[in-house]
Amino acid sequence: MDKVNAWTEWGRLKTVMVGKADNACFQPNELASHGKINNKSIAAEIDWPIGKKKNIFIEKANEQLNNFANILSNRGITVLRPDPIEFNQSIKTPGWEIAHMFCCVCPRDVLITIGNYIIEASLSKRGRFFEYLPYRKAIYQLWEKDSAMKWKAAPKPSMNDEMYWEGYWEKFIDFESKSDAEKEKILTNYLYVLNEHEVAFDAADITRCGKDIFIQHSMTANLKGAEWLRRELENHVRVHVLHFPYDKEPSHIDCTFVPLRPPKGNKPGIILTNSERPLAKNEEKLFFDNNWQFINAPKPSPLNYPMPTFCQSSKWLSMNLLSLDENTVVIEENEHDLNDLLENLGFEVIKIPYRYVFEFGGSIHCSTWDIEREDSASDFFPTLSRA
Ligand code: DAV
Repeated sequence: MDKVNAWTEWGRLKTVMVGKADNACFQPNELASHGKINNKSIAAEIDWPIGKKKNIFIEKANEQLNNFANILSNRGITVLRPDPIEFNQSIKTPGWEIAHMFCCVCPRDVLITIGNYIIEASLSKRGRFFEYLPYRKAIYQLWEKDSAMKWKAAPKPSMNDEMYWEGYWEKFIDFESKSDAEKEKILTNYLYVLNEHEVAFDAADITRCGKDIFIQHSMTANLKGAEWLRRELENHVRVHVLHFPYDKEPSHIDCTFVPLRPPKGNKPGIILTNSERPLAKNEEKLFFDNNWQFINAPKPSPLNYPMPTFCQSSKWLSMNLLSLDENTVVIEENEHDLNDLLENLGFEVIKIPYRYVFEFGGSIHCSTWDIEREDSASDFFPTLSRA
């Protein structure tokens, strides 16, 4: 580790945090989260489980996480790991209490490095209220080592009932029987379970392209969250809000819109996009005017679908990759079509087994937090500077 520095998703990776599954619990049901069982044949027979996950699954996920961490270390990348707390205990604030917490497999949701800033996000799920704690020892070490590092924690939301719109859970009832115009209206009203009462965002709703960062308006990131970032990061980066109207439960941009490499000369920059969740039409222009190309990820591998029974993410974990530099990416071992697409684009593709991690909140990108990359605050959207 030399310094805290990451402006992009693709600069050469030097230091990264990889999550751990120790003490993991099921994500508790609450206003912001309704657990669903991804296996129709047993869904009717069992309720969403509570409490700690079975040791066997924790061990299997840890094997895959540790294997990934070793692969990164063997390539000369410094790998940090969190300090898991006891997640299987109740927590209580003046406004609510919940029977247990979740886990520390996905630092991506909790933390983001933007240049020399480390930002602790303001998560909106009660089961994740204390999820910054497993990373605090590492953050203090980074802060002590690098006197240029800035450390900001977004305002901690109350997570009281007023922060959530419960009507969301009925929003799509009978959706398929509606007319196209009605469907369009519902999809573009962008009302999610997280409302606008308080600042809230998961760090995983953000993606970085040098001088510009993009945050998707989602179930886990509201417009007040984006506005907080805009004000705090003025003179540091430009903050843009993106919408993906066809995603009915958007949460985390890294299965939807994944920048792979920047434009160079005449060669366009590449963003891996999701054919089922295209960017809102009126938000495309900025990218096309600045020589970025959208390339749809292939269909997720049938080898990974259906998703594991207790996985709360979509099949699009397929595109949840981590870039080690602008020519090297790590993907899940079963995603053969994605492998072929990336190889054709000139990438070296490293494949790792990761399916056991899926039910702990995500896949490869989710389970990491990049702390140091070789990159700078380059302007990849020069039309904005000219404007
Ligand atoms: O498509 O379900 C999952 C991201 C999890 N961190 C999706 C996004």
